[in-house]
Parts: sequence; C-alpha cells; structure tokens
Amino acid sequence: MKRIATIQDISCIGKCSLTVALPIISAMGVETAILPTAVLSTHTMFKNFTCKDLTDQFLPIAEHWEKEKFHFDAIYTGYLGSFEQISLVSDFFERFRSEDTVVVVDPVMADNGKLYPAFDEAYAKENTKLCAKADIILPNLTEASFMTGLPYKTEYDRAYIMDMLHALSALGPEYAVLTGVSFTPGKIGVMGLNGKTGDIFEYYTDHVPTSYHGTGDIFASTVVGAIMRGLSVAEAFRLACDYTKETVDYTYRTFGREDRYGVDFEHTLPLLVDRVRNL
Ligand code: PXL
Repeated sequence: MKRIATIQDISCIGKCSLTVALPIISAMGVETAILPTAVLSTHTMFKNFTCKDLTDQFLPIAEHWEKEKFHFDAIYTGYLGSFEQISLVSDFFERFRSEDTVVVVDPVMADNGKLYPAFDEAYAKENTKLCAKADIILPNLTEASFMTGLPYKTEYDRAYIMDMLHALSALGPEYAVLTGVSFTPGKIGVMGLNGKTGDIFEYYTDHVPTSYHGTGDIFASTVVGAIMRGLSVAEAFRLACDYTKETVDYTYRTFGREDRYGVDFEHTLPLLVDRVRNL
C-alpha cells in the first residue's frame, strides 16, 4: 500500500483540510500520515474561531519520522499558517523526498479575488517558494494571480489562462494546474501544463451554480489519492473534477445549505471508492 504524508491544519468543524484529506485519501486505499500544523475550532470563515498553532511540534515529528526512516510516496501540503511553516515544509521536502515521491502543493490562501483573513500579499509571494519545489501545483485563479502578479479576472479567454499557466510553470513545478477555469457558461474545470513537455490537458464538468467551502481540499485530496492508485496526472484531475462536481451537486440538491459547512462528501465517497477499487 502506498503511504503519503499530508501537512495542513485541523479545522475541527467545517469539512476542510485534514478532516477531508484523511478520510478521502484513506478511503481510496492509501495510507495517510498527517502532520497537523494547527488546531482550529472551525476554519477561518466562521467568526471567533480558536487557533492553537502547532509549529513547535513540526520538527520533533519530522525528526522522529526521519529516524524511523519512514518513506512517503507523496507529500501533499494544503493550508499553512505562516512564513515559518512554509520554511519548515520546504525543509520537510528535502528530508523526505526520494526518487519516487510526488510532491503536491496546493497553495491554499485565497478565493474569489480575495486572500483568506489570515494572509497578506507577502505570504502569497512566499508560497511561490514551495511551488518551486513541487511536482504538481493546483492553485485557483485567485491564488495564481497573487503568486504570479498577473491580474485577477472573472472574464477571460484561453490566452489569459495560457499566460497564467506559463507564469506558474516558470515558478518551477513540473505540472501547473489551474482550477476553477470556465470558458463556457455552465461549465467549469481545470487546465494544466506540463512545463517539461509543453503538453496541455483540460477537463470540464457542468457547473453547479453555488460554491461550498472546502471543495478545493476535497478536489486536491482526490487528485493525490488517484495518482497514488496509479492514474496519470491528467486522469487524476478528471476523476477529481467528476467527484467534486457530483458531491457539490448532491449537497446542493439535498440541502441547499450555507457554504461554510462544506459538502457532504461522505455520501458520495462510496462512488469514488468504487472507481479506484480495481486499479
Ligand atoms: O479549505 C481551506 C482552508 C483550510 N483551513 C483553514 C481555512 C481554510 C479556508 O478558509 O480557513 C483553517
């Protein structure tokens, strides 16, 4: 069985970061080691959330794992809290990366043109250092714009997305993949560039007319699980688009609930498990 390490916070309520990465990647048949960076009572879109920073646990955990010679087939990072954590994660890549380790960086920090409350533009720039070390990065358009300095647009054409992909690719990852791309009303998906070969892939599903918190983490977790189960990068992104779309669709049709509570990925998880069962 493959083993991955995922480094992000635990938001106790709100279905994002580790509370979705752990169940989804595990259910896909991949051992999921976690390195929690902080414990929050909820994610940061709720008011008055508590936050216990765990930065001081990072090195002791990493050093113990190194002594035990644990091997990771992938390292997947999501929401991080500070410059110091970015630097610790960067060091973690150096310690644990081997020939066959896939490093996936989701530079979680912004959406809909705005940074999340905990971050500023300097933090966004710092994230480019992690992206430089990744094999795969999967920012949304807002995060890509903060990292590349290109303007954020809600209406755009293929030339704009290609410029963004080339600018992301110049940061250094093998695959730069933009999420939340839409050229046609009613359709949304991803467009990715392999910086080594110049190959482009893209995939779109129907756009459910709503947005829910945590879907980016569900999407990225599915990509990581699928690559570990042997899918190609392009196939993994297709599976993640389908699973995320079905989950958002189910949640919207069933509850039409407020976006902060996230989506009911628990309901659709058996479908995902079925799709990877025989790989
Ligand atoms: O889903 C991204 C995320 C993860 N963790 C925390 C967050 C957010 C987005 O706001 O606040 C703590």
